[in-house]
Amino acid sequence: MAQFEEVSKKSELHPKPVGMVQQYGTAGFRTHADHLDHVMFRMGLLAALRSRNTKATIGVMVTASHNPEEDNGVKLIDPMGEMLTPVWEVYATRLANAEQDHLLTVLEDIIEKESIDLTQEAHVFVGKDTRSSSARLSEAVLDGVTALRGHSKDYGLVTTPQLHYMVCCCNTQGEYGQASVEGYYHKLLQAFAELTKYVPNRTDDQKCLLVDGANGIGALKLRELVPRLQGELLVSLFCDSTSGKLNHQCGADFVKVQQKSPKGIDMKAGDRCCSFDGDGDRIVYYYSDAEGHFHLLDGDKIATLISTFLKELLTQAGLDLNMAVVQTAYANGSSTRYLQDTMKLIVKCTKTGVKHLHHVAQEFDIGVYFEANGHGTVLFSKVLEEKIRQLCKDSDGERRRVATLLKNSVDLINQTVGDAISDMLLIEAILAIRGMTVQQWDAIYTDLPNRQLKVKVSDRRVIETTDAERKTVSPAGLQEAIDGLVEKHRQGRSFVRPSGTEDVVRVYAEAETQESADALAHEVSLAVY
Ligand code: 16G
Ligand code: ZN
Repeated sequence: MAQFEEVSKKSELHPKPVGMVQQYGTAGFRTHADHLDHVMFRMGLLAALRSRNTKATIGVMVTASHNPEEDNGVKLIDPMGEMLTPVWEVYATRLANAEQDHLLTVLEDIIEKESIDLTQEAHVFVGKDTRSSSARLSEAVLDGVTALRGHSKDYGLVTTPQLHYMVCCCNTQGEYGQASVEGYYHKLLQAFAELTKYVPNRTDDQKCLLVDGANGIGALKLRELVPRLQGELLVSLFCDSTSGKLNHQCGADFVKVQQKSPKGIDMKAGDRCCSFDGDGDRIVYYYSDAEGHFHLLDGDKIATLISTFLKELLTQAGLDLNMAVVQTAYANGSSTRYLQDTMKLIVKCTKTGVKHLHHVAQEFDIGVYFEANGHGTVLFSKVLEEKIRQLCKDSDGERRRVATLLKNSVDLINQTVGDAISDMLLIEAILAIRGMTVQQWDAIYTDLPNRQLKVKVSDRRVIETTDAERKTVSPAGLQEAIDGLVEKHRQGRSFVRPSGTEDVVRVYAEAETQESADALAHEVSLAVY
């Protein structure tokens, strides 16, 4: 036990309240910041173990994304910048919930199960968002790493995708880029400049973009980046954290859920606008038309714009490779139909949660994945990246131009995880290259009217789903009831699923008209009770 003396001593400084139970869910641990000190310390311990287990650098991000300022949370990042592997999510939960006098037993159990050699070095990168609690909570993480004799590097204030990028860069020996915020900016700025280099005659109006930074870390980072865009993009930053509260009446989640513009943004009809979330991994676009109607361009519209662009480039380059768009059940039916029937793309549906989409997207040469809420990115296979590199070298004329566009698109995209800054630059580059307005982008297809509701039930776990959450298998009879209700609505579709982040059941419905979608959602929520 001598080797754990430091753990014992330090854990007394981060005591666990007796009986408190938390779970490592789709978004890691997330709750009121007052209940997280012991969890943070223990995630520092776990990261040091995971690093020895993988012989690689591991990331720990302190953030609660779009949750209110009072909350906080923590997520671990695996070696290639991906989400923590499921077996270790279970360890995370066990470690977080061990009572004080059981902590060492649980720790030793993990060490034994994974045959971890404690004499190995451990390396952990730590980052945090702008919440007032984040500074002390990230100190607790660092304490945990040190207690197990791990080396840590504190990146301080970074967006979640920036930390994912650092971890990936470090573990690929710089092949993915330099593991610094400067290296991140350099890579993105260069790719963006190359992509927009030959776009002729854009007016200042076309270059203008209004950005809502959710009063968070995304705003802070954009302030560093924007002056270096060399006038190719003219950003007006709102909700930039100088006065407003994090995520309060602003940010991607607010805009998506409320279907209205954030408070404080000064938008005129036709202005192209976008909103980040509180840790900079989600983005949605929107504009209002001359009649004052609000138009949202969510993750589905973003996936359509990006996949259409990439598919055209592949065809022009003469590269015959498989490409798919990965969605969840929340994807608007119109987007799925457009991608499948008009674009002739493979469309896959997975369970909600970024790791599920990411996993399926990895099976293709190009996997474009987006959740409707605006979290998403594009994955490229190594084979394809190599082909593009070769083509850049070996071809000339039009083919070379297309290959270069593909190469710079690959460089602009943060393949580790959804990234608001990287997604925004890619979208802006595509709109510029195609000479497209936000209205033209919006008109690619028309969303079916839809409605989401939350239902409080005594135990949401009684609802079990299958078919990527599109059907229920229990309680008995529920799916038949939903089918019966859906049949009564033209273009009707509806599903229910237990939330992974809140104690509610979520209901989704879409139909030909808003009245019909509202009615269907209401009827289905009554069937859930
Ligand atoms: C988490 C997921 C997000 C998903 C949401 C669903 C990650 C990083 N985040 O925030 O992708 O959309 O959960 O929440 O995976 P729900 O289960 O409460 O509907
Ligand atoms: Zn987020």
